[in-house]
Amino acid sequence: MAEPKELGIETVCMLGLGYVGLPMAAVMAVNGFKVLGVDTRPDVVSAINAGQVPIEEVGLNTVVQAAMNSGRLRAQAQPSEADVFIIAVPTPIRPDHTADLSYVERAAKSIAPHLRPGNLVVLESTVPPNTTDGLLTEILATSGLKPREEFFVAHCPERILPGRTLTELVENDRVVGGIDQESAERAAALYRRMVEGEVFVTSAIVAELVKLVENASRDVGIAFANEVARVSRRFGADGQEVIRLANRHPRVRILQPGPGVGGHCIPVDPWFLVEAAPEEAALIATARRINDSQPNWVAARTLEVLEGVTSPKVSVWGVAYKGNVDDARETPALHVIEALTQGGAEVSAVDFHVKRFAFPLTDLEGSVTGADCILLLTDHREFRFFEPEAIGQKMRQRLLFDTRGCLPRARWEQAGFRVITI
Ligand code: SAJ
Repeated sequence: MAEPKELGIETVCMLGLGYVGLPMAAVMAVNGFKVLGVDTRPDVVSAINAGQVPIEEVGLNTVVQAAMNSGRLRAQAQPSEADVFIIAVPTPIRPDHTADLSYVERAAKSIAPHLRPGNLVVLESTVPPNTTDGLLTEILATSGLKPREEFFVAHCPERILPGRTLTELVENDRVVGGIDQESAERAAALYRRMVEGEVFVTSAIVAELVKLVENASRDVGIAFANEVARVSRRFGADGQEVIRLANRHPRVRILQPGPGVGGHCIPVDPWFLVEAAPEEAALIATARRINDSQPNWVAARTLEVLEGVTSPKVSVWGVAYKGNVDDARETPALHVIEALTQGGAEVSAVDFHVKRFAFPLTDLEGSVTGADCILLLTDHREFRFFEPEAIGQKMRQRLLFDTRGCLPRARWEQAGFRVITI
């Protein structure tokens, strides 16, 4: 493997120190690059410089500590000169489902004054088609340097799964698309220095589409699972059992139904395709709508089960968008809670990972005391180990709606619980 010096790349400026940028910055520093991490949030910059990690992620503390101890990672508020600039900033959607590229725009504008001949700029953030060889390259060209001749631009979309970030950062195959061959080759050489997976070279537009299609495919798959759950319910069948048995067919692989799709990627990225190709992306748009309506479906089912109960109280277990992460961005839990509250239920929610949430969180005891129903929305590992009998004694009624099908059903039933799955 080439050393950073042999690549002609010694310093890397990483813009965005969030779920993607911080692990990458730390891994690059550990691999011998001198990394300047840039974040516009002063609290993030000072936390990292003090060796603290503002994100819950397996092993991240250790690698950030190692990077800081190596003296090759430091955080600052503004970019400065470097051999490579990597952009890992959020690309959310607006309420009307159109892409909000303001963070990419701001990052590109902040790089332009520091761009020098021979520099490479890599975009890791997920973006709508033609952003790399469009908006991004155009803003960088305001530096006065010529793209393809004096500076190089590539898109290497991140692929990490939160909860497995450090493993996937290193082991996953990567797709690197350049605005020209030279840009792609330069970026590929950099990534080959860092990752153990294969690095594929292509054009910027293909790399953009690959990323969007990956997440859209997962969204469509989850929408199908949610639809199977709804169809099964119509016939009084357990959707999870239907899926489990269908998956025993050698060529069927249905995903898991749940309370909806959350996180900052899967509920967002497919809209970029719908916005860019509204006529062609009909299935993708439908899947989005199905998954977005799933929290209401779950809330309606919960209220149905509680019909006739005066002042029903629901104990919500888990508000993170998925199990064992502290991330509640775009979480379906918030929509479920809102719909339950609007439907007249009192809700008290508990989550051992999430620290900040739009709805007040309580502890387990406070959440289950006097409750008529436990509504499990997130499959955090801790929930599996609670003692059903002890919990049941604190509740008004022994009802459990396990939307993830993750609790040991027989044990809960033995403790007198009526268990409902999706
Ligand atoms: N979910 C289900 N049923 C399933 C699988 C997931 O309801 O069978 C739900 C989860 O509970 C969660 C949501 O979908 O609310 C998304 O979770 P996820 O684990 O599918 O994905 P993310 O958002 O954590 O990460 C995805 C990954 N993309 C793919 O697997 C194609 C990851 O590799 C990407 O890097 C990441 O998006 C991203 O940043 O784009």
